[in-house]
Amino acid sequence: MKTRITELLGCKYPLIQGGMAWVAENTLAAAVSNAGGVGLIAGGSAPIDYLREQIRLCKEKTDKPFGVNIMLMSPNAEDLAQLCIDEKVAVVTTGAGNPGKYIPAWKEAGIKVIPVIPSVALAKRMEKAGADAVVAEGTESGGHIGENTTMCLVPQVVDALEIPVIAAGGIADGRGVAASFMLGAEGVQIGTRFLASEECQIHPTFKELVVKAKDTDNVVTGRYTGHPCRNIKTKFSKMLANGEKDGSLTPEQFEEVTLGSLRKAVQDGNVEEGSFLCGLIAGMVNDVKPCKDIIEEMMSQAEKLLNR
Ligand code: TUI
Repeated sequence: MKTRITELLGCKYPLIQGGMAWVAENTLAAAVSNAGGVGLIAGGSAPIDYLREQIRLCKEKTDKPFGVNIMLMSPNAEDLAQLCIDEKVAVVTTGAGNPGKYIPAWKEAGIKVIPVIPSVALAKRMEKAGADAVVAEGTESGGHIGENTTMCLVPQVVDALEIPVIAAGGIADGRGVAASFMLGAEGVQIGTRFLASEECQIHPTFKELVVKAKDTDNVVTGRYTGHPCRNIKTKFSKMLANGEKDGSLTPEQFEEVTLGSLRKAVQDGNVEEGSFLCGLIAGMVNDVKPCKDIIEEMMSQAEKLLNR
């Protein structure tokens, strides 16, 4: 499974972990990197000291390359972007915005830059701005999403760019990896599958919701706020979706009740007030395993399928 992505990132497998806000911390990132992928720590809207500590802890747990995801809507994105330079992080991915203004300084520092993009237009802009690769993320992904699907978006981004493309959204086993390669991707980004990994530090209730989820246990909330988010179906996410549909919840009220809801899900397993961000593929995730097993099974299945 050697591609331009394994070459670029110096990893065994062309696989990066999703930079899931509040979820992706040093233990998970180090486990993925030690298993031959590239683990990511999510900057989210964390304080700079928290992210610095996470990076240092990860360095203690792995000598393999790992990265940081910068969520560009974070009020302190600029400080976190600089921290990646100061801490000599190997790889930066970005989400929820255009990272153009940070790219020159990251490149200057020797950081591999991989923006996550939901459209061909943004992908082209990122290539022009000097990105090393892009993650083309379909609407099947968990969390903040665009409208295009992985199946439609990935080949169009591949056709439009020279730099390598990583597919994301709806990939949780070797069939998804092989399909991504057939679409022209040279790597995959995996999020939801790692929620149900042993090393993932989320509340046990969150893991149980992922493992028990069926294909239809998923809902997108917040389209009317301009920040659509994909969640596991719970009483809370259904209330949000209904409130949005029937007008009983204004966008302002929506923002108010969802403030801090991601933390409540990840740390407290609070099903009454928590937002359990999760991809559509959770219906296919039925067990909790070590990251190493997840990655090795996924990659060997993909290799067999591609060699057929
Ligand atoms: O960023 C993600 N997924 C996320 S971020 C997140 S935290 C959050 N919570 C509530 C609201 C917003 C964020 C949870 N999940 N995925 C990558 C992604 N990036 N999806 C969509 C985009 C994106 C959207 C617009 C990237 C660029 C973009 O550019 C707009 C522009 O400025 O041109």
